[in-house]
Amino acid sequence: QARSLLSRYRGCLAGAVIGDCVGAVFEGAWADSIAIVKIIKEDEKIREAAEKRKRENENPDGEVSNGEIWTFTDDTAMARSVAKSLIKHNGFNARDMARRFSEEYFNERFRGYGGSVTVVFQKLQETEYENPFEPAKKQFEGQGSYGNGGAMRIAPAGLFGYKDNDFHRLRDLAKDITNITHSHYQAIQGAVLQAYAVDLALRVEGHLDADEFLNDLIKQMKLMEKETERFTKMTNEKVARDRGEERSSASEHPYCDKLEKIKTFLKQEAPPSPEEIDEELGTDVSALESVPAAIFAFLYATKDIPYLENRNLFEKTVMYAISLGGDTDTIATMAAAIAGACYGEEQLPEHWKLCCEGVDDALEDAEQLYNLSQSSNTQP
Ligand code: F2R
Ligand code: MG
Ligand code: MG
Ligand code: MG
Repeated sequence: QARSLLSRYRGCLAGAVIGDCVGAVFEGAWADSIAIVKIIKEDEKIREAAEKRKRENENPDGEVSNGEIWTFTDDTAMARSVAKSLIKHNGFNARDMARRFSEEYFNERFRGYGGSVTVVFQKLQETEYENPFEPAKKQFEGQGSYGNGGAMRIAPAGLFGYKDNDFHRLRDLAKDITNITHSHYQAIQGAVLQAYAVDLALRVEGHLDADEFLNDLIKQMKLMEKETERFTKMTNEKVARDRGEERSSASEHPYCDKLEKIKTFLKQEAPPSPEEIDEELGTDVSALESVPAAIFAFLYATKDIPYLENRNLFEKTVMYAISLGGDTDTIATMAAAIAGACYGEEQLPEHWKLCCEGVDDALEDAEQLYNLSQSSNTQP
């Protein structure tokens, strides 16, 4: 089943919106053994809402449906700013993107933003976007935020950069986009990893080879983590000292370690428990403890999963990602962006497309990013 590149672009951005909207229902929930069952119940609710909407739409004399809708959160709010800014400038424009992030936030503050990132929006606005990277650098006493707010919105960069087929260019683009709000190296590395996963997913033909996919990611992350190795070591040692420990046992290449762990999880006979996944990969609002979980969910979905036997790979990815608990909207949006890029729009269930807020907008942005990818002149 060959999927067209356009279908993959559309699947990626609309998929990301769906992951956010459905995942948001469960954000902060603990993973437990019946998590999947709860998600299936939610899916039934969406299916019913979609049926109702369709019936109402088919009846021209009836009332226009203002039926139930699954709303998007900050993940989508920021991703669409990334997409629209890249489209408008056919490339990265820091001031424009910073302005879009802030204006979006001030227009709709209720989208469930991270605890500290709103300070950045405030300062960006106050300084009229003069130095778009400065406010983020001051977060957390100069350390920068290590939240997953960079990675959660990065999928459009993967689509924009696809035509270059150049990891270094994609890395620089993801870095720039992330640095507007998140300057911590782990937030940046997480966003680069997610952008690269989207890029790789767009290129999967036929069978998805998990080992090959992971090896490609590890190869690039190794180089990135090498660059920050000394700094990571220093930081780890300081954390250990502050805790009164003599030396640190923390890794200097945590992303690569987690990607290796994913390989082990995929190969072991018994499926890893949600607790093990939380312990080894993490499922929280930090980039380091959520991007690997999203990649894992995408790859694990190719296996048999109880209760999900009759679902396609996109649905399985989203539902399984949510079942991991924790930062479910964000892990699901990232996993779904990768799955959508791999499997295409054809696998996005109609009822999810119909009932998730912002899907049509994402489809339009995807179409425009696709058009840009077909023309060759971009900013050097
Ligand atoms: N905020 C949420 N979810 C919680 C509540 C939402 C709920 N629906 C509601 O409204 O009731 N989700 C969103 O936040 C995550 C993305 O966050 P982002 O953009 O990275 O924000 P921030 O503020 O930069 O970082 C998040 C938190 O991480 C901790 N942190 C980050 N860097 C730190 C550092 N250097 N030192 C110490 N702590 C650090 C802080 O607690 C930050 O507040 C996504 O889940 C999105 O969906
Ligand atoms: Mg969110
Ligand atoms: Mg944890
Ligand atoms: Mg979240």
